[in-house]
Amino acid sequence: MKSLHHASLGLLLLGLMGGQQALAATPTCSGSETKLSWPAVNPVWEMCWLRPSQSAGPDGSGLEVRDVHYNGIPVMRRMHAPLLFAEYRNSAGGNCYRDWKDENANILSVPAVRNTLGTPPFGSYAKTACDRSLDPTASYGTCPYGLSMPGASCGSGVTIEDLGDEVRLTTQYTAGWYMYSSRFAFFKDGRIQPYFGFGNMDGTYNEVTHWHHNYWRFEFNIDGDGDQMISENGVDKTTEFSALRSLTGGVNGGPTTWEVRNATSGRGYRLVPGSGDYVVPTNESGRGFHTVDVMGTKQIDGEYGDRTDNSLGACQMNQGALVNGQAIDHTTVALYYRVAVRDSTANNWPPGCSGGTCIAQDSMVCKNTGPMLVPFGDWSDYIHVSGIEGPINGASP
Ligand SMILES: [Cu+2]
Repeated sequence: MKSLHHASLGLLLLGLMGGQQALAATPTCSGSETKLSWPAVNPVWEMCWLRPSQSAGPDGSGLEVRDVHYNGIPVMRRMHAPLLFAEYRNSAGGNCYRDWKDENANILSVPAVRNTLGTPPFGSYAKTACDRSLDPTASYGTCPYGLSMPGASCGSGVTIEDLGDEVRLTTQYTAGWYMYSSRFAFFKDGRIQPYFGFGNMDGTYNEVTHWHHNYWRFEFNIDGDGDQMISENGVDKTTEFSALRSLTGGVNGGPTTWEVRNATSGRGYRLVPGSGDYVVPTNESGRGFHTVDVMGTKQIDGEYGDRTDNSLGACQMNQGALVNGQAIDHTTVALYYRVAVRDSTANNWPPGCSGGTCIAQDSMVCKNTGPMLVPFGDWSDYIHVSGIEGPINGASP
C-alpha cells in the first residue's frame, strides 16, 4: 500500500504542476449565470450568480446563486428566496400580498463592485434602502436615498464586495413601494450568512401594522447530488417535515437547529437561527397564513415553492403542497427557512394596548434578519483525481 500512496502523491503533484483544472470541482456557469471565484486566485468560494430579473421561479426568487463550492467541494445546487409576503393587520383592511422578486432596484455602490468582484474603499460599502432607513417615520425614496457617497452611484444587479475574510453579495428588488434587499456573505472559514432587509421607499402602509415574511430555499448537494440527510436537533428525518424555531415561538422556547450532511462523507452544514429571527413568531397576525418556520423537502426540479404561479392575492403559504410525505433520507433535499419582521404603528400593537403599553412606532425602521449556516466535518482543500481522493495536506507517503 505504501508504494501505491507514493504513486498517488506523484500523480497529484503532476496534476498540480501541470496546472490542470480537474483537481477540485468547479462550477460551469452558462446562460444568464455569471461565475464568481473568490479570491480570484486560489479561490475558496466559487458559484454562479444571477440578478433578481434572471432568477428562477414564478416571478423570480431575488438573489440567486447556483453550484456553490467551498474549497472545491459542492455545497449547494441553489440558494435563493422564492417566497415573499406582505401581510397587513386584519382590522386595517386585511390586505395581504404574495410579492414578486424579479424587479431589480438600484443600489448605491462604487462601480468597482457592481456585477463584478471588487474591493470597496473603506466607508464606501454598497447601500440599499434598508441600510438607509433607521428612522421610524421618514422615507428616503429610491437610490441614492438622499445620500451621497464618494465615488458611488446607482446601478442595478448584484454588488460583490471583497471584505477580506468574506465576500458579500447584495441585491435589491422592488415590489410596489417595498424595497427588499437580499445579501449572502460567504466567509473564508466556510460559514454562509444569508440576511434579508424589508424596506419601504415612500411610507405607503406606514400607518398600518404589518408583517413581512421571506422564505429562503437551500438546495444542498454536499459532495454532489444525492445522499443528503437532514436532521433536527441531532435526529435524522426520514420524511418531509415542517418545524418551528422554538417550541413557544419565542427565543426562550428552546433553540432548534437543523443540519444537512452528506451521509457518506459526513461533511455538512448546521443552520443556526439568528437572534433577530426569534423576534416575530409564526402567525403573529392570527390570520393563519404563515404557520411554520422550516420545511425539509425532497428536491424536485422546477419546484420552487408551494405554488406554480405567484398570484398576488395568494397570501397563504400552503406547506401541505411541499410537505406531503416524500422520503428525504439519502436523496436530494431542499430546506426552506422563514424569517419575518413586524413593522409596528404607534398605539396599535400589541392588540388591546393603549398609550405607553403600545410599542413605539417603528414601521419605517428597516429590519434585517437571517440565520448563519455553519460547516462541520472536514472541508479542507480537497483533490479529486481519477478515483484518488484526499486532502492536500493529508497526502502523506
Ligand atoms: Cu413594512
